[in-house]
Amino acid sequence: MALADIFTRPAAPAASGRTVAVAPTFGGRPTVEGEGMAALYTWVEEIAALTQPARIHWVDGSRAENDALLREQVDEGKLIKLNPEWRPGSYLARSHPSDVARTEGRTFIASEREEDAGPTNNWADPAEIRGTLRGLFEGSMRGRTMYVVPFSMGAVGGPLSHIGVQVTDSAYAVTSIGIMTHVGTAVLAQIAAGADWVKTVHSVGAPLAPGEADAAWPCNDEKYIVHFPDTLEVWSFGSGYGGNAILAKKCFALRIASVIGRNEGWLAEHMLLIRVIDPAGRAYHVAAAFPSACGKTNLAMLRPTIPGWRVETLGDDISWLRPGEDGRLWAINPEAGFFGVAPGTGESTNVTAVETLWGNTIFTNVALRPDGDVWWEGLTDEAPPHLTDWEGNPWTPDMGRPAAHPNSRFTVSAAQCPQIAPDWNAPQGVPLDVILFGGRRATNVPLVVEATDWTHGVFMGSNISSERTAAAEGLVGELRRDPFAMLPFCGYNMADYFGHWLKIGQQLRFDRAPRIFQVNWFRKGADGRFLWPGFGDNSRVIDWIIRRVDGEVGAVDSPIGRLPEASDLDLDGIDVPQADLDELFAVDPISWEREADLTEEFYATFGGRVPAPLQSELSALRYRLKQAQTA
Ligand code: OXD
Ligand code: MN
Repeated sequence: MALADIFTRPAAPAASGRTVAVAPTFGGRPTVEGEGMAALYTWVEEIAALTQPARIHWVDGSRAENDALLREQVDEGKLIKLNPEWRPGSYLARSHPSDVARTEGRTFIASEREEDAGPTNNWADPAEIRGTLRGLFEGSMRGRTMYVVPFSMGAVGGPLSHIGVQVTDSAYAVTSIGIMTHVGTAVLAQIAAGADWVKTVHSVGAPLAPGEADAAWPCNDEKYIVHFPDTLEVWSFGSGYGGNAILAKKCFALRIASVIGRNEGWLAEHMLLIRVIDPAGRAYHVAAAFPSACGKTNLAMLRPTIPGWRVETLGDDISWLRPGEDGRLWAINPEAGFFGVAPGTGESTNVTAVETLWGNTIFTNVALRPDGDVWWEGLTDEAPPHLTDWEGNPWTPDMGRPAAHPNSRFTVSAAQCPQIAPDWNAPQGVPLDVILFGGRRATNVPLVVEATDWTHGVFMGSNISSERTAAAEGLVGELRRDPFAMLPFCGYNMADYFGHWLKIGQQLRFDRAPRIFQVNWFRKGADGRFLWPGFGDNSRVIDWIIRRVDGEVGAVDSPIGRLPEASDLDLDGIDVPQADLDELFAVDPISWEREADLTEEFYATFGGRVPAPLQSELSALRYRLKQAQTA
């Protein structure tokens, strides 16, 4: 059961009619019985023998258990309870300053063969790294509780869902997983009945000696996030942060799931998922891949500025896509919550997210207001005069440094989103009409370009590049290639993954496959200004895309794909000067030749493994660019 359900479930009335707390009885070995439990018990015992925790707690996903875990973290100084008057049921965690983002440099794919990890992943020899991990995990949970968390990605028992178990010594991770996935005994029933499950092991790597005081955010300077795609396992050591600790998310739902998807014929993607409803009430489903911190949550919660259009949110970060028997591509959001970037989320940019965060939210590394509420850059136009910053220090606006960490986060149940689709958790998912690829590009990439067919769309996806953000360690602003926004998340050789995309296309009926577009909300003019207003006005681009899908508008061919006729873009009510529009759609063949060179260089890193149809797309692009220069 997701905590979403728990939050909305009324407490049982006592005989007297008053609401009473039920005595907590959680934590013990589950009573679920079935053949499959033996393997789970054996595995848990093995991990416990290695990590030597003081106690084992089987997580049942109940509200009473969640409340107790939160209370305990407050008592231990690991969470700050926010003022319930402003932010009921909500907490602030402050991480160690060295543990603030996913650590891609410490993330490994330990496939049997190095070539199966490919040049975009850090490969580790499985036998060797198992030895290293054994050394690190040995006794790593001493003095701590080891939690066993059974979870489902997607509705429990759904045809596109998959289950896993995370063992962790972090109560913060347990309460976060409770929001982000479907946790509880119903999952154990599946395991008992013999369902396959993914094994994930997490330790903050900070054993406690008897009587030793705990840190507010225990972690270890040495970090390892290791994936074993051949045995479907994840081992994460040393970090308590987000994607490093909530293993169901990036580790399982993307890296391991991409491998399961390759084996079973589906795709695990770094994509938001929305339903767009036009003024006539027709619904369209759109999935969009953008690199981390490029506005997926904002688009997932879009409030269109064009009259009559509506967006329902289905997911903000991950989609699993599977060809259906009807020749369409069906999608689910396997998560149950949002782990969103706080800075930049405000009334003017994403009012839906602000409303979603009214309560029952765990914030990490945002600033604290004197009245016990939270704040981050962009929540309001003006900063409050006095705050406590994300590191716990007094802060005033004149200090010239942000009060919230740029990668500070909120963790909140999807069910709290005021525009969540009523069927967001439907086991069968939704049929896709459109796939968008995008990045943060100040130059070259137009506001929107349509792919000519599936293969061209896959070529576009393989070429996404974006300016680096704070979601992962590294130099912010630097341009990096991020194919399909999956660079840090593909669990196998990326060239094979491109081939898998092509194969999936062959399983779709050509007239029912989603149409593919590339978008870029971030293009800047020569003066450094954003050329497009973005946010709610991105609905204008989606409106054009949907009218293209319905065959209601034409398009203009360009060397890189199809562009809108200027008159087809609905610009009623906004003021985008013609000169800016020209710049937004400009395709400069010379700079695109440079892009083609970069693609060639990138493809070459795979040593001939990139599928031939994509090499042909590159040649065709070069040909069209040459023609454009001689025309
Ligand atoms: C995320 C990320 O946390 O992509 O979603 O970094
Ligand atoms: Mn993401």
